Amino acid sequence: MPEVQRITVGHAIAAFLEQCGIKAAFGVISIHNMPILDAMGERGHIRFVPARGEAGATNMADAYARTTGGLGVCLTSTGTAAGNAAGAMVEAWTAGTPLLHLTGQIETPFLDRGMSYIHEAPDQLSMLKSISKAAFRVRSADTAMSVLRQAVQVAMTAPRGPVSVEIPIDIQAALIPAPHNLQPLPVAAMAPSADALDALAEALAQARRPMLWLGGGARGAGAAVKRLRDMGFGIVTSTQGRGVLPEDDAHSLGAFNLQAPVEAFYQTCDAMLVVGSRLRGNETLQYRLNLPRARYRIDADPAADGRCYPNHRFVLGDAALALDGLADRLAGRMRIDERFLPDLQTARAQASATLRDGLGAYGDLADTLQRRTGRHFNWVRDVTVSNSTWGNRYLKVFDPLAGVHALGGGIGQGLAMGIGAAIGAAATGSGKKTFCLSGDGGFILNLGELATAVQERAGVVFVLMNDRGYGVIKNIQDSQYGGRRHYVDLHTPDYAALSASLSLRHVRVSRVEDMAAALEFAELEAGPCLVEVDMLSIGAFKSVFAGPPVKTAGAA
Ligand SMILES: Cc1ncc(C[n+]2csc(CCOP(=O)(O)OP(=O)(O)O)c2C)c(N)n1
Repeated sequence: MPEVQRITVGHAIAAFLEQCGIKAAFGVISIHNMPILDAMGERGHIRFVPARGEAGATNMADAYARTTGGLGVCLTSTGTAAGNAAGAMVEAWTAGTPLLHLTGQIETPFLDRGMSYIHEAPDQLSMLKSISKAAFRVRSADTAMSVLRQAVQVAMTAPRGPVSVEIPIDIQAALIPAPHNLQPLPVAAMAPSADALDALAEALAQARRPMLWLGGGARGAGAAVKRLRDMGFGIVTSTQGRGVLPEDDAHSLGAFNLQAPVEAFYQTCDAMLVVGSRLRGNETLQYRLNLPRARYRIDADPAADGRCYPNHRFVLGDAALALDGLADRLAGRMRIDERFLPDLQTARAQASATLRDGLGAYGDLADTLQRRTGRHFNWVRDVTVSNSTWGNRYLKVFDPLAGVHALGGGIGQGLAMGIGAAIGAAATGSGKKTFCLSGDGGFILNLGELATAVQERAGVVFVLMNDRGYGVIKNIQDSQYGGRRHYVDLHTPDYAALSASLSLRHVRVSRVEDMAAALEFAELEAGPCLVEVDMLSIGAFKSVFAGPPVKTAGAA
């Protein structure tokens, strides 16, 4: 009888990740994940990026997944290390990113026994469950690979999300017979019911001014969206749905989804179909944005039926399948009002012009950047005034895998996300450039990852909007706290000196006119470059941004 080849569970996991199409993974090495990372290194097929912290590693894996369209993978140790990943896991969960978080666990004989074993985190699994779509514990070497395969399937199934798996260190190192099948499990797209689609098509066929509102759940539905666009539908997106249709398309309102001219335009629309969108509070004026009265909804999550806004009809299913089914039923039936498209374009032009005007000098800066990005790029953003104003909508994106931003509102994640997106572009050979926008308050939060960027020669242009403080908080203090500016001025590094110490290329922009040359310099060489925009020299925005817009009480 031939001898059965035996490999460690860690080795099988590395081989499985290769079968999942993973080209790069992120993490921090530790006793509690070394059997996996040793195998990954020895096999040599997956690029492992050693981040400086687990928060950064998880943000990197998140951005890798969002910009490549596949699964992201991060590896942490147990205890504090898994805890360090928590904020970034919350962001991945908010954004619906398919992410596999592998974390170690102490040895099985000592697990859950309160014996003060080093790296022990009592009830770690409960923490992991509360910050992810699902969390699993591997309980034996024999079942390790079936748990891993299930975890990846759960992460990849819509509505997608991050999944944690904790694997006790003795199990990682245990020998098992080399598995015959390490293919990932199939991921089924949920088929919508034909009856539900028939009814939805009947309703929409009557519309003369129909809108589609697309969220992140519609990112894979570009072809079907294009069919409906060609029948005359107008398109608007949430920030997560940006680029499903290129934002310079004549039918697109881009992500200008809540500005006053657009809200007025909605009142002239006779139908809105919301697809794969949460209708989040900060994108709907806290649910008070007046959407068209006739509202319909498609979502892979049954809980979306009637959530945030009532809807007349709800179709449960995969966005691409549902929209294709709808387009089949509507072909040749739409009679679009001839004023609809010009009205949509007027609303967008007004919203864009008002926004542009409010930027003051930064309007030219954004235009300069847009000229440099071309059409094929990653646009990664931290939470900063510059993103809330122009980054989130004024700067156009042209494909659904271009945009990454901290959807949950947590500052400090952009820097690492920029690295993950750049590594994704390099690992998949997509040829995308990566631009990453941060404020100085967010940038310093995870500053150690700059060393990772240099070490990995990540091709990312960091655009750092430096106003030496928490700009948006100051604005909120001015508008709501009588101008009492507590705790918002920050001791700020000399970024030229800091960059020099890291061997990171750096250029400072003190006048908007210098931005074009700075970006040219940034792209002269491969690898990262820090473009520091000195906002104190350039001056303030013309319009003040003091947090997500809301409707004042009593407003319609
Ligand atoms: C993780 C986290 N901590 C704290 C906050 C609160 N917060 C929101 S914006 C902000 C200031 C950001 O400053 P900066 O990055 O310099 O951007 P700016 O507001 O100056 O544009 C803070 C502290 C947050 N959103 N997330």
